[in-house]
Amino acid sequence: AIDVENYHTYEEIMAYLADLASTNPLVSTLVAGTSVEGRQIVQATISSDRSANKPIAWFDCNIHAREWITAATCVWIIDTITSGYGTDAEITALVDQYDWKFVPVANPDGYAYSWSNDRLWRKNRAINSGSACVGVDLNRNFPSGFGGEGSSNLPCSETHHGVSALSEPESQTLDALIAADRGRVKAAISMHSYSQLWLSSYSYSSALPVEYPEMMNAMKAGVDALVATYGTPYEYGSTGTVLYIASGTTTDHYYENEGVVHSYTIELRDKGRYGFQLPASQIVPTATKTWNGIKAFMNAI
Ligand code: 0X9
Ligand code: ZN
Repeated sequence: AIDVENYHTYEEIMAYLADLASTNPLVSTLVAGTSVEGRQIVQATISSDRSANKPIAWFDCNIHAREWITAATCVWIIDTITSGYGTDAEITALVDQYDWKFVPVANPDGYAYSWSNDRLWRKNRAINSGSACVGVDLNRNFPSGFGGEGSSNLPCSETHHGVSALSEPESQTLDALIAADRGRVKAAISMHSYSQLWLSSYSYSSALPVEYPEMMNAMKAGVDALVATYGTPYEYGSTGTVLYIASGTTTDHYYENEGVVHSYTIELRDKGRYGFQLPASQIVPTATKTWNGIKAFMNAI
């Protein structure tokens, strides 16, 4: 068990997932890859019947190191689903309908570094050849629009895209995981903070996907339920129109190269008062309303 109302280190989260996998028959874990510094990148699957090859609700969390609320929210959701299955009718139905897959810490080195050295670290911990500056922005390292607007070839930039698309082991791992489930991923959600937004493709341009009306309906269902929980305002729409252009992101990759129509980025609390350093007292309310939004969204698509 884990106290979901607190932030936890990489090691604590991994220990929680391992414990859950060994004690709860719904849960299995997969070491999907290894980070630059050798940490395991773990995916947890919640399934009531692995042989059924159900459609999948797929999540990556904490690809940006300092966005601690994203791992905390994914852990809270895992805890809520596993303890609600068999007693909560809506959760039971959603687990019977979908397999749920989570990478709670997609950037383990950056996350560990944000605990040990620099709370506001964003990138991974790759050495950039010819530079003293460390790190690649993993959410600029994917193939869709790689190297374009809203990313930088400068190693010292916070949005440094790396030497080539999928140059980083952490992005390779997410790419391999989503590709392994090609054709089964009904929804792919990348958890980020902060800004209180539910974002779709495209991110690398202001163009709109052909399925945009359908995506807007799905986002509206999620955001309406999320906002109804505590009245926290959220906006939704394509990244390029609602936020800014960002090239090489997970969400565009899952949409454009993996065929996941319902591919989104959710920017969790807050709107800047605490920013990335959201107090632990806001973990449970943030996760609760996000989960209400995700349930409504999954029931709408
Ligand atoms: O810039 C980013 O990577 C994300 N914002 S953050 O403050 N968490 O860094 C936004 C990415 C949005 N991307 C897609 N929806 N594809
Ligand atoms: Zn982010």
